[in-house]
Amino acid sequence: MAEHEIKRYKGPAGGWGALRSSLEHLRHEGVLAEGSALLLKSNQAEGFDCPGCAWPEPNAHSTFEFCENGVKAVAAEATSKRVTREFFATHSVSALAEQDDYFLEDQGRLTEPMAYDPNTDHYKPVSWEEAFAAIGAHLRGLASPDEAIFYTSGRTSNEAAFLYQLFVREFGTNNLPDCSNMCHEPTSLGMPESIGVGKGTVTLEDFDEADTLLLFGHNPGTNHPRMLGTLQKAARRGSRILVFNPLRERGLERFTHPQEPGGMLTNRGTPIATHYYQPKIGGDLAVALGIARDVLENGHPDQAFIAAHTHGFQAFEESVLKTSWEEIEQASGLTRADFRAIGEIYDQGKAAIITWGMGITQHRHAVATIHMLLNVLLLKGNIGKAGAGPAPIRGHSNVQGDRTMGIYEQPSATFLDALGAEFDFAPPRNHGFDVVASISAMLEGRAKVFFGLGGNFANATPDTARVHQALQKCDLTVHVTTKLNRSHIVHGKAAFILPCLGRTEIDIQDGKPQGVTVEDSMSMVHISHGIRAPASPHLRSECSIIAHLALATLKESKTPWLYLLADYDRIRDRIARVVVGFENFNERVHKPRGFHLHLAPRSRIWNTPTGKANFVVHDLAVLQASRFVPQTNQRVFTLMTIRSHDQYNTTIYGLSDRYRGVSGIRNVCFMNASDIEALNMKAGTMVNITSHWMDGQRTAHGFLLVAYDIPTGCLAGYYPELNVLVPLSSYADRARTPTSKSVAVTVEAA
Ligand SMILES: Nc1nc2c(c(=O)[nH]1)N[C@H]1C(S)=C(S)[C@@H](COP(=O)(O)OP(=O)(O)OC[C@H]3O[C@@H](n4cnc5c(=O)[nH]c(N)nc54)[C@H](O)[C@@H]3O)O[C@H]1N2
Ligand SMILES: Nc1nc2c(c(=O)[nH]1)N[C@H]1C(S)=C(S)[C@@H](COP(=O)(O)OP(=O)(O)OC[C@H]3O[C@@H](n4cnc5c(=O)[nH]c(N)nc54)[C@H](O)[C@@H]3O)O[C@H]1N2
Ligand SMILES: [Mo]
Repeated sequence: MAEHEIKRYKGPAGGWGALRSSLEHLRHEGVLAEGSALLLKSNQAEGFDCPGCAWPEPNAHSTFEFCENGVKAVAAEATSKRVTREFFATHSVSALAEQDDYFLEDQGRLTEPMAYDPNTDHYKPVSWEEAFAAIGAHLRGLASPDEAIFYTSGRTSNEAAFLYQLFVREFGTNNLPDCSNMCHEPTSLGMPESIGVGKGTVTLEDFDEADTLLLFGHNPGTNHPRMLGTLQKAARRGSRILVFNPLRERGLERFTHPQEPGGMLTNRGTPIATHYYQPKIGGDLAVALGIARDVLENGHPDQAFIAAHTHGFQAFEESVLKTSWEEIEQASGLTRADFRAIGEIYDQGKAAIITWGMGITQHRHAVATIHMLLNVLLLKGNIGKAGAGPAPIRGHSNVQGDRTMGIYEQPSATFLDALGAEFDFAPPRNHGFDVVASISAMLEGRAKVFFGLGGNFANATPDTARVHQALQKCDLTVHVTTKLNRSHIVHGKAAFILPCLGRTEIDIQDGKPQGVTVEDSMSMVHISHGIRAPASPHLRSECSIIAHLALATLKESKTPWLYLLADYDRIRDRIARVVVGFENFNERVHKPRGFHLHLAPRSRIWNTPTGKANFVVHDLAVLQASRFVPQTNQRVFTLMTIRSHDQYNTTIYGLSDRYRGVSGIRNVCFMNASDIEALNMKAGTMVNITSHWMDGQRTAHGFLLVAYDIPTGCLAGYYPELNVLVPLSSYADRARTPTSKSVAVTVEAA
């Protein structure tokens, strides 16, 4: 085992540590000299959209906003390291399978298309034309288009996403699973039932006007660090910032802005959370219910708003008031006194925003929890006014845009009608596979081709062993990708790696540089221009790869693929005619900073069946139903799988989870000190973790116990190492998001 250190981190988030770490990463990727020029161009009106997170960029100013993890994301793409044909000639695929995920991605950027050769067990160079012809022939040879699966990860631009779903639907299937299925699907499903739209309704400006912020289940210091600047401003203004997170996350406690010389000198940082609550894992539904109950009992619900704009208040009130405080305390892990304090702050605030992330969505009862968070907002009229509303914090930089462009296995009839009319074909109408259904279909042989536009399906998905089996059963796997990852190593009988341009790189079509567009977490759509020379002259843009694949596959298509490809404005003109809200797309997006998509709830217009914003009733019985109780004499814990500070999803940048004080190791298991004692173990003991589910047990071997400030009965460890424990059939009700934050486990000495 590598040298590791566990040592409490005492400083604020950000500060010198962030600067130091950024420089180390630029150096490691061999782009230190180029780094600062590059970074100055990220998230600027004229530059490229940061491939890191989906947090919006400030509207008014155009100075560079520093972000440590943004630097890592850019450095990872801009790396000077290359994977060449010699690399593949040296390493057989079986040999690569022995390497860890850090090694695979750390080899650098892929440089030319490769095809798997079963005779030698090596990837071999292949020309683009041969690759397209082979994949096209394969797809045409399937018994049904539904035997192919077309996955998308959330970095894909709007233009590429739009062409891709068009290609897939002309081919004849709606099998368009995406990373959203594992991420904010419960948000996209739950929100429309409450307020008629599946996206956050606030803008960045609203954060400047809110006096109360309730942050549920996300870790901005690591996963959307630019949010800390926004939170710092709010804290300095005197806003109440209430955090709900089982872990004490440093970024939510104190922050030093690396661009503030004064703060950097003292390095004490600004306190962020005014109140920090540590509910039990999965206890948020009870937390929201408790807040609602306190406001109903002691506060002042916004009766005028409720009467004019909502439906179902009475039933909601009855249901909340009949839930006893004992039940609420038990289910949430907070006390009656906590709820009185929270209730009073929330009741007295003039404008409140509620944010949430994976700590809310990756549970069986995720949709119900999201309804309850919205109920809390509705109770005080905190929606459709300045400084108030729901703000789900999305993950990938364009995951929201991809869905807007039609990357969805359950497209609406309205969308399909518009698409079919514009491109003169009959889109398939039956719903396709989501991520979980895709895996089952591959395992059962109902799907035979897996195509991934970005991402790392083999490692991002739950139940790793089964997923690997599923991919290996395929006749063909294809990955459009920038870097080598596990999904290329765990391959089908035939396999292709198609290397593409990243967002930082100049994309030339027909002699002219092209821009692509993205939509951030707050529905701002803007354009992104690459500024660097491509990592290799053989790379193609995602749009180009899709257009050529469409030509090689669809013999009857009436779509002018090459004409559209030659100028992305032409793709945008088509998007403008198909996707609601994108009228005059080119005109609006070519303005500096782009435009904001209209969201009806901002004007208190509710596109729901009742025509009102709906209170949706859930009681705590939902929680009982969602808990799996294994037959075992051992102590059962709830495990959440989370991100370290040094990774981007399945991309491992390094072994330092700085704010949690862990370095040199990723196989850790965070546990409350009293639980460690009760198990008769010690911090530093190596343990095996076994998950329990209806279909049996799964074990992850060799994890270091770390004593941590986490509620008793709760555990945390890192994704993707712990994905082996997440059962394929354990997912959010209706939304089918794997329950990566609530796995029933037992722990034994290794
Ligand atoms: N640098 C970096 N940036 C990223 C990513 C990355 O991997 N690295 N990933 C991107 C993506 S795709 C996404 S979706 C986002 C993810 O960003 P987050 O939503 O922050 O994701 P996680 O790291 O999984 O963290 C979940 C947080 O929720 C808490 N939590 C877990 N269970 C519960 C619960 O039951 N209740 C409550 N209240 N809290 C809980 C955990 O303690 C942790 O702080 O970040 C995006 N940005
Ligand atoms: N246990 C557990 N599992 C989880 C989660 C969790 O919290 N716990 N989180 C879930 C979430 S929120 C998400 S979003 C998914 C993420 O799932 P994915 O989106 O599938 O995974 P990533 O790790 O983001 O994908 C990384 C790969 O994308 C490729 N890539 C990078 N940039 C580009 C580009 O510009 N173009 C192309 N074509 N490829 C590119 C690189 O090859 C890189 O290896 O994982 C989910 N899985
Ligand atoms: Mo995500």
